[in-house]
Amino acid sequence: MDMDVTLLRNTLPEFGQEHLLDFWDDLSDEQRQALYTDLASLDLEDITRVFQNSMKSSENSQTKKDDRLEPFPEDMIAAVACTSDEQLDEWRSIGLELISEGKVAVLLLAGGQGTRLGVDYPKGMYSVDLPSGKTLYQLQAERIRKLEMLAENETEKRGKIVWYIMTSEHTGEKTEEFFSDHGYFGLNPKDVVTFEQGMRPCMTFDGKVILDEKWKIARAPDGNGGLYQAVAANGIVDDMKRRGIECMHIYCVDNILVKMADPVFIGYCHSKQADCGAKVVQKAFPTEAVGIVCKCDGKYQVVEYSEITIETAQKRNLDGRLTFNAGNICNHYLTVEFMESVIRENESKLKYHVAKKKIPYVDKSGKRISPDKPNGVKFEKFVFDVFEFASNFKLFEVLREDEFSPLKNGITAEKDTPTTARSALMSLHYRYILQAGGSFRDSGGQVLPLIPLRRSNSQSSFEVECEISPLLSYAGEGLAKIVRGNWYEPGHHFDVLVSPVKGNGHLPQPQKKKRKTDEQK
Ligand code: UD2
Repeated sequence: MDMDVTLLRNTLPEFGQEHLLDFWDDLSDEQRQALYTDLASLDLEDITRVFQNSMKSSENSQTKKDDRLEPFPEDMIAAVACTSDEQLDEWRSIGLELISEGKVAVLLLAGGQGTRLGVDYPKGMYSVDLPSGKTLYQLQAERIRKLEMLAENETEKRGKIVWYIMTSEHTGEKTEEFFSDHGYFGLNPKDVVTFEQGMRPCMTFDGKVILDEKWKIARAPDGNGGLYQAVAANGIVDDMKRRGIECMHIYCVDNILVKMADPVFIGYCHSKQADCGAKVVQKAFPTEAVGIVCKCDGKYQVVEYSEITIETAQKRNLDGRLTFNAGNICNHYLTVEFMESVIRENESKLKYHVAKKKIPYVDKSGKRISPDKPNGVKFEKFVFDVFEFASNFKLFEVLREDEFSPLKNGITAEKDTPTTARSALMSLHYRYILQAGGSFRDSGGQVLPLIPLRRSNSQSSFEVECEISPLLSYAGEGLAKIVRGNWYEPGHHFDVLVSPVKGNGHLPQPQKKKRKTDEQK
């Protein structure tokens, strides 16, 4: 690229960004070229406008929203716990039918930097140390494969679930390499479509673009709501239409229990003719730091806990349930038609949210500093900010212990850690075994408890290690014929239902099936 540095020197001061050339004289030719390309790609008007507008609306959001809130209308929510098995089965069949017709895609949001977890690779590559050693990506790939098989068994038609994965500059290359190194975990590479989201410059609190290096601007992904721009830029809707896809399940990478393309959820949304839907869980307690789905100023929105007072958070209905109870778990349903209309008509209306962060920077003397407190802001759009544009929006309330255990933090944190994610998966799988008529017993024949016990003198916090390969069962189905009446004894590494890390999984063999003793009869 030809460099017109004089033009830059004239333009940058108009927007208060002349400091970006402070180190120009110190740079090598290569570094100058890199910085020039970086600066020339900046839309200075846009970043100035976004900075001013988002800082203003961030200040406004310090004002509590209590008076503007209404709970989500009851008749637009279906709760799994209050729905008959027949109804759930009906929705499941509808979902499986759509899957077998190839009309359902899954779309993974995997562009986040995973800073809280503290790893320098994409979160999906993380292994929470299950007996199988499977990573989040592998678990998800296997759930897709199993669901395609289940749909085929039910309908005798084989449909593909195409997996769209949104990555970012931080996660793109490593994710693609990981899938390729692992043979796409048995999926057809043509049905795993990765695309990258955009990045935005990070700025100081007074609106100066931050230099990450003397020759490079600090940039961060533009939030999971950057999805809509990225989908448009990469022709993803056209790809979906070409493949005959009609709806998608959008989800985030870190929930170890995620039910990809959950046929019950898909069937529910489809049968209600929803154009957009979201799974929620009941809030665990009033001050739990999750966004709640509700109406604000008459529009469907996710409102952060910090945006309401404690009195509103604690408000209860006559039945004792919290009035604002619908906790967002980042599991969304969108029709392709709705996605297309968002991109066409509403994407530009989505506002940027401001996140105060510690952003490494080059100081006046040219030294690179890693700050220990927030020194600047990142700008992010949120995936759920499109709810307000839906003409028929529905909620589906699921059980937290069945569907939600996110991996957000490192091992030493108190919640949402690798240990809690592992524990949640194992307890769920143990529950599947119990429901299917099997059990885990100690050497004296006593049934081991479902709730994992913490061992006082051991790293491991489980009495029972129970992992079921997704290739064996997607959500507990099909296990009865294998485990009914069987007892399993937990050994030191009890992994009776573990499938190999690679390959198709295998039917588990009970470690030991005991005859009932006279005493137990
Ligand atoms: C998200 C939800 C929150 C709640 C919670 C449950 C949003 C904005 N917030 O909060 O309401 O449901 O999850 O676990 O959805 N990501 C990108 N690009 C980005 C930033 C994030 O793809 O620029 C992905 C990220 O890889 C992850 C997902 O979005 O899969 C959620 O991101 P997060 O972990 O930063 O969101 P969190 O926990 O603040």
